[in-house]
Formats: sequence, C-alpha cells, structure tokens
Amino acid sequence: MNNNNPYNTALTITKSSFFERVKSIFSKRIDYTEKLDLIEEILITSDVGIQTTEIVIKHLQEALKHNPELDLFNESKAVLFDLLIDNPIHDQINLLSEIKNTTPFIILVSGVNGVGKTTTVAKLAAMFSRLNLKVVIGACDSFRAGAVEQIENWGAKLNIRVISNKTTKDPASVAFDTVNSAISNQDDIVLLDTAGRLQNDTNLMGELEKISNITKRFIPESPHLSLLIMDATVGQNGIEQAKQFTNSAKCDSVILTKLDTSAKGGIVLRIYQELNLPILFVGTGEKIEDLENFNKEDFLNAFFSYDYQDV
Ligand SMILES: Nc1nc2c(ncn2[C@@H]2O[C@H](COP(=O)(O)OP(=O)(O)OP(=O)(O)O)[C@@H](O)[C@H]2O)c(=O)[nH]1
Ligand SMILES: [Mg+2]
Repeated sequence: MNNNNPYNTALTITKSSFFERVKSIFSKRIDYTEKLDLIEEILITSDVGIQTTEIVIKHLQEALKHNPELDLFNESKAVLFDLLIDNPIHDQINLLSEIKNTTPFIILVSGVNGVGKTTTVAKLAAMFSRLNLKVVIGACDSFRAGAVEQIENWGAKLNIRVISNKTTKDPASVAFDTVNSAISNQDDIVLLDTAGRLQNDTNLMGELEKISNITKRFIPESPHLSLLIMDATVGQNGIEQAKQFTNSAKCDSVILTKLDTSAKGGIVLRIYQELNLPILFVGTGEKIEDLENFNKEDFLNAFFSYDYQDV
C-alpha cells in the first residue's frame, strides 16, 4: 500500500465498511453467483449507484464465462477505473495555466446548505495564496446570519481580502463590488462564496444566475469556473440535488467534501457517471490544508487497498 496516498486516511470509514463485507464474501464457501449478488449489494450500499453497479456486474458475469477463476476483486477495480473519465479541461494543472492567462479568474462556489462551501472557499484561497496568486473573496452569502463573519474570520486568519456589505441583502451587488475591487487591485483570483440553498428554492437558485450575470458585465466569459460543492455523506439525495444545480449554476466541476467522515466513497463514481462532472478536489477534514487534488488512480487504489487474499 502507498503510504503517501492521501485517500488512505480519508477513506478509512468507507474502507472499513466496504472491505469488512468484502472480506466476509471471500471467507464464505459460496459459489460465484452468490458472490456476485453480494458484490452487487456492497457496491449499491457503498453508494456506487445502480447504473454503475449494473455495468460492473454484467462485466464480471461475461468475464467469468471466459475465466471461472477470475479475480473478482481486481476485475471490479479495473472496470471502475475505466468509468472514471478523464477531463483534461479542469484538471489541476490546466486550471493553474488557465488562471495565469485570465486575470482576474472568477470562481463561483455553490451548493446545498452546510455541505462545506465556506470552508472550501477558505481552503482554496489558502492553496492559491501558497502558489503566490493574489486572491480576493466575495462574501455573497447575505442570507444566513453569521455567514459574512465566518468568511471574514477566515480572511483575517489567512491574510486574504474579503469584500462584504452587511447593509445589503443582494448577493449580486457584493459580487459586483468584489470583481470591481479585484480589477483595480489586479488580483489573480476572485472566489465567490454563496448562500446554501435547496435546489427547489427558485428565488435562491435565481440569485445564482444573477451573480453570474453580474460577473459577465465585467468579463463576458466569466465565471471561469463554477464549482459545485457536494458532501460525500449525502448519497442518493445529493445526486438528485446536484442535477438541479448543474442546470441553474452551469457547474463545470465538483469538490467533494467530508470524504473523511463518509462510509460512501462510492459517490465519486456516481458524480462521474450520473452527473458527468469531473471532481477537481476532495475535502478530507476540517483543517485548512485538508484539500487534496482528485486523482483517480490514488482514489481507486485506496478504495480497493484491502488485501483480501490474506483472509
Ligand atoms: N470532516 C470534514 N468536515 C468538513 C469538511 N468541509 C467542511 N466541513 C465542516 O462542515 C461544516 C459546514 O461547513 P461550512 O463551510 O460552513 O458549510 P457551508 O456549505 O458554507 O454552509 P452554509 O453556508 O450554511 O450553507 C463545518 O463544520 C466544516 O468544518 C471536510 O472536508 N471534512
Ligand atoms: Mg457558507
């Protein structure tokens, strides 16, 4: 096992529930049909999703016809690997070169209540700052009490400018002030933290569009990146909510938070398969440095790193 793999710790809970059950399958004296049924159940309850699970099981059934001794565990891993599509447009290296060529690079951050948007904005701001990029944050959550103070506190801790306006309830006007300020201050990156909202709240969803329209007044092709923040612990409901967000906020990429507290790391597969969105980063804890680049090899290696052959 690769000890530098950041997902080994982040996936501890997923792995313990997933692999404890895989272990029980391989220790059972049952035939392949029963083993496939159990693998199917495990994939579904780890939140890999029905569509993806069906693809894996059909593939295993076919492959077993040719090789009855097939290593089901490694074969499942290989199928899942192929399903995690590469998206070169928004991988981290391309992101940095896009940022360097576009000033200011505007990032809109949205998502359901409490998924970790504000914390992720702070983590991203800290990461970009470490790369010597000049960052400004727009406190566009004028909805929840205490939201502006929360991001201002992060700004003070990280020494990063935060633009806010406690006298307005209009987040688009804060976005306006932030982009305006970024242009005069020659900042590299604008991060817009927005209020948590439910996908069926048409007013709040409309606000997201209004924020995008305001940034377009300055730079027509902005926001350059629309990030959907998703909480790894939410499962099926989160996927349905995300589908609505991708319509309203035209999301390009996902940051998946709380992977450290989730038993359902399989949601990663569903984001690729059902939302057709790449994952740019994952949140692996509450600390400012707990943000990792998403890398599919590392992720699947950690997901499948239980050595069942020792059982
Ligand atoms: N364990 C863990 N906790 C996280 C992670 N990201 C955020 N959190 C915690 O999740 C809680 C909510 O985080 P916020 O950043 O306030 O979430 P939000 O989406 O901005 O919330 P609203 O603005 O109310 O919609 C906080 O307690 C964070 O510390 C993560 O990757 N892992
Ligand atoms: Mg927030």
